[in-house]
Amino acid sequence: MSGNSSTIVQVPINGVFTGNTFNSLTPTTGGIAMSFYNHDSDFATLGTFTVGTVGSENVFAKDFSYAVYLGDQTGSTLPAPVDFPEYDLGASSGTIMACWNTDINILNNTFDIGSGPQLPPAMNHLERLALENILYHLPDKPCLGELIYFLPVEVYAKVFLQGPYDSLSGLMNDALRAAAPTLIPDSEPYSAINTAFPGAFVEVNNYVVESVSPSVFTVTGDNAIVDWVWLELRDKTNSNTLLATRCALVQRDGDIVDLDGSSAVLFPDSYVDEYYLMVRHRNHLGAMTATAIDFTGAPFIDFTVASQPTYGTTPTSARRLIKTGIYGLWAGNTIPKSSGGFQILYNNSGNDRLPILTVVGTPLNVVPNVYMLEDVNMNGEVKYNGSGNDRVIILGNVGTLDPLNVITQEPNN
Ligand SMILES: [Ca+2]
Ligand SMILES: [Ca+2]
Ligand SMILES: [Ca+2]
Repeated sequence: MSGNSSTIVQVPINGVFTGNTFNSLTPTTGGIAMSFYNHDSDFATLGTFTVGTVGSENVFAKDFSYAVYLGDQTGSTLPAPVDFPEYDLGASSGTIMACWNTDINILNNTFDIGSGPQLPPAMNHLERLALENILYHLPDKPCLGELIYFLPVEVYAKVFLQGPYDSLSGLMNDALRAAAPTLIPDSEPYSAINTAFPGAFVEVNNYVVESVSPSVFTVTGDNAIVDWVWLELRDKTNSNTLLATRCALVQRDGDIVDLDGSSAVLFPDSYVDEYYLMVRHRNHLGAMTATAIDFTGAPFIDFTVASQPTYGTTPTSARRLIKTGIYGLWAGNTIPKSSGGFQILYNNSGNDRLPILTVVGTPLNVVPNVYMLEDVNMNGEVKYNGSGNDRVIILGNVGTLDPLNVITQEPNN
């Protein structure tokens, strides 16, 4: 099937490669186990290529230069040298090459990247980096197809924070962002909070450098950024076990977004599976889905409505009713973690009210232009008394009838 026989009826080219064992030249490193080249590119039609299936995986031994290689040579194979040696046979043997732009799924194969044969989903972050080193595909050349060996979790979720929520507009205030200069830090604030309050925000399996371009904070309107939030993926068989964390951003309309300010949040080192999703905030109590969610296909998870039940005594008890039918995270956790864990207290040891008083010094003082845990309503100022003060939200949450009440995060870990 070549260009000089174009009158021949061409059919899509398909291929199935399963159950093979590819032995490298161990102990000599080198060689390519499997490669795909698009030659006779003028008329060829590439169909479906199956490389490994469940139960009939290919086995790629260690020490290959490339386990799977997608060819990126373009144009004439003449003169030599060429990627495709069979066409280096002289003037009459030439053909026209194009990049192999068809994706190939290689999930169902084992690769030995130094610790024995492993399926890609079983690999940790470092092992996947080693696997990436022996693949030649999309990240290397934009014209190429992708070797799909890892389907990361994408979180497409929505949450409201009680503190900045405005029930009239149905949006959160973005005063921290709108301040000039903006009060929201370019880099995630949670590492520093965890230093100040050990165990409050512990990073797990997170290799993402979480800082943003300042331009992210120039967006206004419904999609303006309110603050940084914290996401956790927890083990479907034990919701106390954190498998991965990410810092992300939340927009005024509640959308939780990645570092570009608009995309769903990627967990680049977590394989799609079922996980409990927990969303937390630096001075609010977190909430977690009541059940593990299947992240295949990036489902939308809406923490603002009762129809998305959360883990706890009741399907909504982990959240605060902030408007008819609308839920938000409980505000007022100015001490993110105290002896009782993740709790909001108005009185007694470790209470969340006293830090507000400490910041203002005297009760009628106001401290403006700050990004602080004590700014419960997140308007950029810490205030203890008077209209719009930060203390009264805590009192309202524990209940004015019983200021000794304690609100405990569900789950409290
Ligand atoms: Ca939005
Ligand atoms: Ca607290
Ligand atoms: Ca405030």
